[in-house]
Amino acid sequence: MDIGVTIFDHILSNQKLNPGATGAFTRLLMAIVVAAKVVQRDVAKAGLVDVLGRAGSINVQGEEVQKLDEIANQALKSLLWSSGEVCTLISEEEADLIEIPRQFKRGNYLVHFDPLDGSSNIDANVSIGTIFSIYRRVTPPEMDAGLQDALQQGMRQVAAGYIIYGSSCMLVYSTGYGVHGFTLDASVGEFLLSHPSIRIPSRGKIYSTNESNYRYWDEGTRNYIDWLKDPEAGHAKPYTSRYIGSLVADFHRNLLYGGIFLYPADLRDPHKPRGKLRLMCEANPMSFICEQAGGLATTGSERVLEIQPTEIHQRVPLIVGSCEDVQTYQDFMARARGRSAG
Ligand code: AHM
Ligand code: MG
Repeated sequence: MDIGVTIFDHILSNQKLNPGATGAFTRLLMAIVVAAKVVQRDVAKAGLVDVLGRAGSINVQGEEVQKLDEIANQALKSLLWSSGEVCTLISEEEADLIEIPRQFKRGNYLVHFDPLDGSSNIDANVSIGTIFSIYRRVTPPEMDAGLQDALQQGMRQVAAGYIIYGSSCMLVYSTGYGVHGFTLDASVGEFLLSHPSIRIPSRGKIYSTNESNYRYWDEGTRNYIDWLKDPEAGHAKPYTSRYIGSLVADFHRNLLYGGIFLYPADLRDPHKPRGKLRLMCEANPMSFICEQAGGLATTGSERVLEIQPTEIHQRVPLIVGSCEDVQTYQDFMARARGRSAG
C-alpha cells in the first residue's frame, strides 16, 4: 500500500539539501510533529474529558483541571527539551525565557511558540492552532542563551510553521524552501504530504479583520476597508468578509484561497497601541510562511520580518496575505501618511 510522503521523509529529504546537516534540525522538527499529535489527541477528546474550561477548577476525581493551552504548553516544552536540540524556549504562555532543565542536553536552536492560539474559541469547538518559529542561537554554546538569542529579526528564522486543529489536523511549515502542508491520517498516525509547494494567489477576494474596531483604526486602514466594500470601486469581483477570530484558521484559509488578514493598531486601548498580535510567536512565523508562499506581510509602515524586536512579548500590527492585496493596503497607508504630512 502506498501511503504517500510522510512528514519524516519530507524533513529528511530537506536535510539532504544541506551537506553540512547533522540531523539536529530534523530531530527538533520531529519533536514538534510529535507534540502536534499529542495536542491533537487532547483537543479531539476535549468534550469527553475535563480538559475544557478554566485552569484551577477541580474535576470529578478531585484533581485540578488543566486548561488545554496549559496541556499544549507542557507537551511542547517536554518534547522540545527531550530532543536535546534547544538552548531556550519562549512560550506565549510564560513571561520569561524558559530554561532547559539540567538533565537535558542543550542544543543550538531556540523556539518561540504559541501553544494554542485562539484558545478563547475552544469551548465552541472552533478551529484553533499551534504556531512555532525556530532560530539558531547567536551567542556561544558555552553561555546560557539569553535575550540576544531570543530577540532576532523574523528574517533570521530557520523555520516556521503551524498546526491547525480543524475538521482535519494539518501541519504547515517552511524551512525557507517553499511552504508544504501535511494532513494527519489518524488511521496510520502519520502526517502525510497533502499540499506540496503552496502558493498564495496573487490577489484574493477575502478580507479578514475584526471590523468592530473600525473607528479605532488609523485613516489609511479605514479608507482601505471602505474601498474593499465599495461596489463602485471597480474590483473585478466584490470582496467578501470572513473572520473566525482564530489567527491560524483565518490565515490558513487565506493562504489557500487568497486574501488579506488585518489586525491593525487599535488606537483605543492603551494596552495594545501597536496591535494585538505578538511579533515573535504570531506575526513573524505567519509572515515568514506567507512570504515563502509568494505573499507579503507588513505593519502598514514596515516589513514585519525586518522589525528588530525589543521584547519577547512585543505586539505589532499585522497585515498579511496575497501580494497585490497587501500592496494595495500599503498604497492606502502611504496616501494617508502623505495627507497628514502635507
Ligand atoms: P490568543 O493568542 O490569546 O489566543 O489571541 C490571539 C487571537 C488570534 O488567534 C486572533 O487572530 C485574535 O486573537 C482575535 O482577536 P479579536 O478577538 O480581538 O478579534
Ligand atoms: Mg495567540
